[in-house]
Amino acid sequence: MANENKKNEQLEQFRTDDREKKMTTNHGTKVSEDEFSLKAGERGPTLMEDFHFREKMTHFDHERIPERIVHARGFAAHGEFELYESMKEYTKAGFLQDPSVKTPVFVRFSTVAGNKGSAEAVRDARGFATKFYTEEGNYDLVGNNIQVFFIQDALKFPDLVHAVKPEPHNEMPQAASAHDTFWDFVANNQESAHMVMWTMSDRAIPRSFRMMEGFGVHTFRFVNDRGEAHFVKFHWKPVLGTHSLVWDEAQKINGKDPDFHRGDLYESIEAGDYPEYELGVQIIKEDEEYNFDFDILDPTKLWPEEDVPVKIIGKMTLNRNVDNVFAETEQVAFHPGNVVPGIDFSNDPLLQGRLFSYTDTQLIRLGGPNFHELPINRPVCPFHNNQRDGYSRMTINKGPVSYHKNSLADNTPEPASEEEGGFTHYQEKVEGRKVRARSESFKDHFSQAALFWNSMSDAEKQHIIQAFSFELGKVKDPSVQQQVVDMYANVSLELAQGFAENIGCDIPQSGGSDVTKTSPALSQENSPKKPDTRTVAVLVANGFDGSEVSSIISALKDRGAQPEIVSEKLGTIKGSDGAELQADHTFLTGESVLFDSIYAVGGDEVSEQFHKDSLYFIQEAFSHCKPIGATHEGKKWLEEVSISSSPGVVHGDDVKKFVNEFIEAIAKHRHWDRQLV
Ligand code: HDE
Repeated sequence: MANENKKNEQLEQFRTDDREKKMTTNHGTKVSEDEFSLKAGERGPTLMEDFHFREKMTHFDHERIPERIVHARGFAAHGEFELYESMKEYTKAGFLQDPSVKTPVFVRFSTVAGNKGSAEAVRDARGFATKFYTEEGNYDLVGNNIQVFFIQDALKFPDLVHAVKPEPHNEMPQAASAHDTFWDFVANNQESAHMVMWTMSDRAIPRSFRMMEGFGVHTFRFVNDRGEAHFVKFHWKPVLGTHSLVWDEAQKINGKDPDFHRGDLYESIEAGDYPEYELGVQIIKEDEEYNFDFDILDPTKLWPEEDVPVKIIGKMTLNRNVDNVFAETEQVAFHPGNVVPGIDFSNDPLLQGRLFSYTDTQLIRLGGPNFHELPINRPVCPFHNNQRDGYSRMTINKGPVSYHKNSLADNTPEPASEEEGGFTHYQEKVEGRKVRARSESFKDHFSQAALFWNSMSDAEKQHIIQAFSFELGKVKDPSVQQQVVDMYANVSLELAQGFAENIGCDIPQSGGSDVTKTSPALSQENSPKKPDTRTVAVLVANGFDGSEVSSIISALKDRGAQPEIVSEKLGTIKGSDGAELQADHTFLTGESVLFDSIYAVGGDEVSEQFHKDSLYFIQEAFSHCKPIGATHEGKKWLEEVSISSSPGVVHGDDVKKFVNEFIEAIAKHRHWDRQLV
């Protein structure tokens, strides 16, 4: 499927395979020696005329480009988007007309605050940027996994980013918001209240890029071929559901495997378990703009799905890893201003500011105005205009004419009429005085933060209180801590009191919100739950019951789970009946935090160390609320750590019953009720 993709065909022209080739310089001269520089005598000085040395070293000296100022740490994949039904009624966008057309896409996921080498399971928003290579040009949906944003006006973005990045006097902490400047920003820019609820929730520590929602955040416009517009918000919904890690687990993962999320995405695609996301749209008619108790242009507000349903219109499948991370993932240049006819902007002041920033940043990052010619950024349709020259220009424009209007080239390239596909901006009527002000309708910062809080399950609420307690526990300035407590007393007294107590602040006695509404779609508990692609650490020692273990492993695989063998040493593990298993991990390389669930088996020849390691493995997984299954020796271990009758712990002698119950427990993702008892 991946090879029938027009973008893939285009990229193929630029790919090269150096295997089994003779080495040359960049100018094509064959190189005869690549270990020793040219010297005047074996022990003499290196000579300037060694062109191979000069070229190799100069290229190396220039191998790095500036990392992205935000979203530096990212990982990407190719794929395709298919539409379920024509959206002609709402938009004339070519790729949203015909369900039989597949549009190539490139998606880059990222953390926001950390640098390019930082760990991935950090508490942060995640970028979810999609480039659709449509026949009418590139359309970029540059979103996040959080539905709203910290600020309402782009002018504040540099302040926000300065506050969350490591503090400038000591460059600490890396990839974390748990420090004074971030929380000082929050308390003094209270429009952040709603998004901070999301970043303190489980949403900010996703289990996988494959299990994360994506949101366009801003309000955009769909425009149809009659020139009629509708306001629209975009959603990506992962087919596997939206699921998260536990904070203690996430912190440990960052040490054990800083590449946890990219590894998960890469391996899934290599294994053919292609990540899938459905595209949804929320649509509001132009004349219904003022029907809501919030301003639909305010990016700190979401449109509750229960009030404005998400219409699912298509599916994206990521089916191919990149060939080269620098050429593709690092050089891809997204821009929310890359739109196609039928998709237009709204007056959201955050969006308007983004329209400036993205080209500007590519100019420094990619070193000049020709980054659109890089293979990953090229549209799959032709492009013609009078823009010329600049660093690293690749296109060879023929002829003397590079201006419009002209007669020497019959006035071409000429602008296209609307009928010919020319982009015409939606003719919204705008009038007003030039002012620097926040609209009255943007001034309620707490109602939707309260809506989010009200919509959480008990376990999710507990996680949010713990997250505030952790983050503010790291803040050194007591006045900043107290300001945040007082701010969140406006959202929920239960929340503010919960973390105020943990961080030794004055506990607010009054406040709270009068919002009682909930939006069930905001709770991850209501997200789809499936056993598919869930990893199972199978703890096995020599002398295991061969036939039983093999049948359980194959039954788990049949139901979509991915068992991996963990033992004391790598190599072959022998069953009592001559069965053999190969260990994928040892206790040294396969920690419990790297798996979704545990199947404890053991065997007749369990050493003291194996026993100790298994108990630790099981207890840690249990504390992270993971599903645990056990047969034979494993059942004794459950008793030893007194968890045999806990929720999500499955054991038994009837293989079929055991597999059914264990799969059900795995599908649940986590058994939060353990934390609540
Ligand atoms: Fe970005 N953002 N952003 N942003 N953003 C960048 O562009 C910016 C915002 C988002 O994988 C930068 O190429 C401003 C919201 C993603 O390559 C930069 C404002 C949302 C990515 C930039 C915002 C995003 C970026 C840095 C406030 C979600 C990574 C490097 C007005 C809807 C794209 C780059 C990738 C990257 C500016 C706010 C998403 C500096 C000024 C809101 C996913 O141009």
